[in-house]
Amino acid sequence: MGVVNVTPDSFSDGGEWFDSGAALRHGYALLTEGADIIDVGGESTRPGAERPSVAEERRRVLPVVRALADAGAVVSIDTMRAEIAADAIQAGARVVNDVSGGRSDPQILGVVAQRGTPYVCMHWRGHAADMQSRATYADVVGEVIAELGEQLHRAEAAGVASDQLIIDPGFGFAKTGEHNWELLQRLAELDGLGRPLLLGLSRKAFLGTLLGGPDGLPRPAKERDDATTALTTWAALQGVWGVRVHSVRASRDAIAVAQRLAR
Ligand code: PMM
Repeated sequence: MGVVNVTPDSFSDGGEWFDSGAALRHGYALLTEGADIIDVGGESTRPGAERPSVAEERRRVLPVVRALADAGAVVSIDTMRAEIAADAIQAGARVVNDVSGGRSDPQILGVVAQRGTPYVCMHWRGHAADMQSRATYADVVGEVIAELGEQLHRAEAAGVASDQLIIDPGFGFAKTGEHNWELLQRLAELDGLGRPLLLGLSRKAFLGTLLGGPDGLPRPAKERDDATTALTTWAALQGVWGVRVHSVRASRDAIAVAQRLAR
């Protein structure tokens, strides 16, 4: 899954693809690199970020979703809002990626259920403005599994077919670096939820911290792609369903190697 952030303020690539034309060109480039899905988002989830209005989010994402879908791409819409999900599906999106897993706007579950759209249900505890204050766990893996299980249950109760549900533990969302590493080390425990697994690890802050220089500063976001590829290789060997990445080609190659090794 290749990322197209149509935002002025994402941590990883903020502002680069804010213009619709630039976003579209970037989406085509990621398809050429071998992306199976293009994930289009109009709201930054960087810690502390402010939310755009619905009208602004719509203005950002719809032209990009429509053009990429018209060009034959499988587009996922990265949104927490029911009305944006509905409009994006209408414009041709074939997957809904909701980082709040139905907790921000529960109506999104009804939209997905009614349209029969595959739905990425991510573990989430609250909006970006204050999510880091919610990063407290006695047992991060156990609590993520329990809370995600609850979110899946709500999605099914709203009519979403269980075979349309994909889970994501939500790295960096109300989680410290230590929480992220522990989730990765114990990833197999998430199999108990019985759903395909999507991982969003690309360029995340915990990689910047790991690769920090002697000055104590984290490695900048755009210089974390090699570490991202290392994680993609590992994730592919674990057999995860998907990885959400900014630089597609390297992850595509890593997956080819892992698949050949596993044959
Ligand atoms: N992370 C971001 C945005 N959307 N979606 C899913 N399913 N999983 C994630 O981990 C995730 C996401 C934030 O990263 P970005 O600013 O690079 O898009």
